[in-house]
Amino acid sequence: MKTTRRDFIKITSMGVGGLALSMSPVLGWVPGFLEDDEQIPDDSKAQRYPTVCEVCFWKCAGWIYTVKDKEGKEKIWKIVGNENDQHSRGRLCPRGTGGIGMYYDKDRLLNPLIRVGKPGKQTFKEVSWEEALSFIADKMKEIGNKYGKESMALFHHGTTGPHFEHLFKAFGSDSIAEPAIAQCLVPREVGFKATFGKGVSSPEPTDIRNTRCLVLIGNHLGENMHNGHVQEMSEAIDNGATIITVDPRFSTAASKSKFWLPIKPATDIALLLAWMNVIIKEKLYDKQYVEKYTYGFDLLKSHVKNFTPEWAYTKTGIKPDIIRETAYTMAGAAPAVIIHPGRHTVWYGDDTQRSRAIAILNALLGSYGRKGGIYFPEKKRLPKFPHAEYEEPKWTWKTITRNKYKLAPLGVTNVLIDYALPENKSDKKIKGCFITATNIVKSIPDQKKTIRALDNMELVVVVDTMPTEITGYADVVLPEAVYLERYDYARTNQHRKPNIALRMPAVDKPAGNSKPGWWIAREIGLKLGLEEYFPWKNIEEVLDWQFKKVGTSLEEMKKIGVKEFEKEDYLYIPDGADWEFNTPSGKIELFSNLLAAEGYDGLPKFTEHKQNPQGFYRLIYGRVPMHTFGRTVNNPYLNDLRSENHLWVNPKVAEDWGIENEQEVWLENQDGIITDFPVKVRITQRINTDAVYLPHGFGGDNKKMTRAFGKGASDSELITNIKIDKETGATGMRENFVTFLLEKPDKETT
Ligand SMILES: Nc1nc2c(c(=O)[nH]1)N[C@H]1C(S)=C(S)[C@@H](COP(=O)(O)OP(=O)(O)OC[C@H]3O[C@@H](n4cnc5c(=O)[nH]c(N)nc54)[C@H](O)[C@@H]3O)O[C@H]1N2
Ligand SMILES: Nc1nc2c(c(=O)[nH]1)N[C@H]1C(S)=C(S)[C@@H](COP(=O)(O)OP(=O)(O)OC[C@H]3O[C@@H](n4cnc5c(=O)[nH]c(N)nc54)[C@H](O)[C@@H]3O)O[C@H]1N2
Ligand code: SF4
Ligand SMILES: [Mo]
Repeated sequence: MKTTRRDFIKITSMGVGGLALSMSPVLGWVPGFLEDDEQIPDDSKAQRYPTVCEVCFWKCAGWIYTVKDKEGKEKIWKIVGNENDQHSRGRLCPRGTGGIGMYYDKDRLLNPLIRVGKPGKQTFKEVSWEEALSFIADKMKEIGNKYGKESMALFHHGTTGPHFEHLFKAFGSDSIAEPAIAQCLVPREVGFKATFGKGVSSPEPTDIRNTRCLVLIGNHLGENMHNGHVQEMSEAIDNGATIITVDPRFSTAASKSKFWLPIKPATDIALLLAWMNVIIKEKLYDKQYVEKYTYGFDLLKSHVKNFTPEWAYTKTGIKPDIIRETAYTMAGAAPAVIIHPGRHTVWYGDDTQRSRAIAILNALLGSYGRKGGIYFPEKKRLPKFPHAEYEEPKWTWKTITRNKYKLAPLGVTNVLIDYALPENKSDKKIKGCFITATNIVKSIPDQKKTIRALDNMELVVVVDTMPTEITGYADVVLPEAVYLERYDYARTNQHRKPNIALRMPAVDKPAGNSKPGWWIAREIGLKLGLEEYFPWKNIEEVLDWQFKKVGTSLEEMKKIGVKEFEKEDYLYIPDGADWEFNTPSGKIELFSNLLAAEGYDGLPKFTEHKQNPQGFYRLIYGRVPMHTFGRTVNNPYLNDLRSENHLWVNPKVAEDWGIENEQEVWLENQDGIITDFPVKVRITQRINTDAVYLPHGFGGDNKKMTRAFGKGASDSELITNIKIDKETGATGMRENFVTFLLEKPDKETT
């Protein structure tokens, strides 16, 4: 059956396609300030302001429209995509459109809070900014004096991060990490860097719109609503591209695929090796490309010699003829073929090696640096506003990480957590932290450990917009203005063409007493006596200065939102051109000298992983299209579309247990951990008998999030067995197994 683009969009947004296009009266959507019977305004009466979406990290640029309410006050009405933006291509996904719910959410944090009472119990008093910031600055100085400034750690995510990174470096600490690295994409960054001399970064430079064959290995585009990629994938399908999806679950992408390979979980490296085996043995690789640009082909050839499709079948459950046929399909499309690097690649602890195998396959097919394969992206760098030099800290995240995980390119959250535990005997200790725009009790596995670390700190500052779970562990909570109410540093992410995008406030003043992150960081800096690091009055001054350095201005950016620049480098390798790669050999390394020099495997090896014990099912987690983790679950508009998660269970398993569709169950994992809340079962053939699927982000346990509290179950609670990636320290989270409890367990919930 030929799939049309319309179908794909419809399916990927699960029936909320209309939402992406307009404010949808169908859904009973009215902006927070309009009475039900009021007319929805038209664009000609509206003001518009440029923005960059903060609902996920694809960073689409858009326009916020505001209109005047009955009292003549300007109010936010809608957000749409910016037509000149490569990330959004003029369209936002449902979450982006629903972003205004973050502004109108009545549960928002509106005042600074200081804990009175015990950690873990939410007894806070509202205080002034002056009181909150002085308290923080005093405590930071105290911790700095007692343990060294390095003892203050920063955990961050999103555009708020850079403001606080600057504050921390000015203060004298580089103990900085984010869950979007060691809990997300680091294995593929290192796997690609080792192979091609360059990581992948975001948005991934996969030339999906021009491809003839897209291979998705666990990458669940469709549930994973990375806007530009979802749009390009529907275009590719329209143009007749073949999609191959490798996923134990019949994902949205699988439903759009010519080949769905329902692989036995944790065996992907075997499949990748078998594909290499076929491609090499049958001489299907790009000979000229391999000869000219790669290093280590003979080593690879002998390495994969025995990894036949017949061998891989015994590991993966994928039939040999399917392995061959898909290999032929890829080779037939080459070089316009993409074996997608994936994004959330922390699965089983051999993730850098799996990512390497993916990179090698791209190299064999000659798709790296080729049209329809992986292109060379470019970014526009904005100069840094001049300020005093940072002092060199005595130790940093690197000191405590790279002795063990030699190739970690950025801070590893779990290592910083380890250094905050009471049992840490090292003289290097984490004794206080800032947590900005990240919910580390939900996003770093082994919740109990994270909580023990937080309990052992002398200062925990949480900067957030919502009273999420993490705020419950704070000593001080600082309410940040939502992205629609604030400036941030400009978006400078890579894309086909270098570009910058502006986010500016669409209202005079943020709600309540909330403040933008840049302001909070600067005020704390001033209280710490760090004026020379903040030699500007406000962020507009910084932005205007930066923009002028690249030939525009704040004034112009306010009008256009996005500015593109001419590309300076090639998008693809010109035919037959000489090319130098940033690897030890200067070539694409099929055998990695970088890994081998550090004592890791230079060629990817298959490792056997545990399969599910009797009566237990592998816990597979992922995304739902209309939410981003837990950051949107309380959003009134998005919560309206989906307020809880469902647990996918195979009909055979449901029958064995006597479970009915929509029945509520609790889950218990291999370590006896039971979910706080029950989850409804969705009985479906789309999942195998050895696994269950639970979308991440639900099962919130902060009562102050009135719509999200207790809705569905949280995968985070159940992930207690962690498989650490040797090269990077990333936390593989997919080796956890759960069983069902059909009765309410005897367990106290928070
Ligand atoms: N169990 C499990 N763990 C996971 C994952 C999983 O699927 N399952 N996924 C992993 C992945 S891929 C990633 S990237 C990480 C992400 O993990 P996190 O960084 O923790 O993720 P978010 O949900 O983006 O961050 C949420 C917090 O940011 C707050 N927030 C939202 N907008 C703003 C803002 O503008 N300003 C401020 N100050 N705060 C804001 C929200 O209210 C919320 O408290 O989690 C990883 N951990
Ligand atoms: N709507 C929405 N979109 C998002 C996000 C969101 O929160 N909401 N978050 C964004 C972020 S930060 C990230 S990192 C990305 C993550 O998005 P991806 O990189 O696409 O996600 P993964 O978590 O790696 O993959 C999840 C898929 O892997 C499958 N899977 C599980 N085990 C195995 C296995 O052993 N082998 C194979 N081949 N497949 C397996 C699952 O069934 C599921 O379909 O999504 C991004 N997009
Ligand atoms: S993909 Fe959606 S949520 Fe993510 S930045 Fe774009 S519009 Fe926002
Ligand atoms: Mo992520």
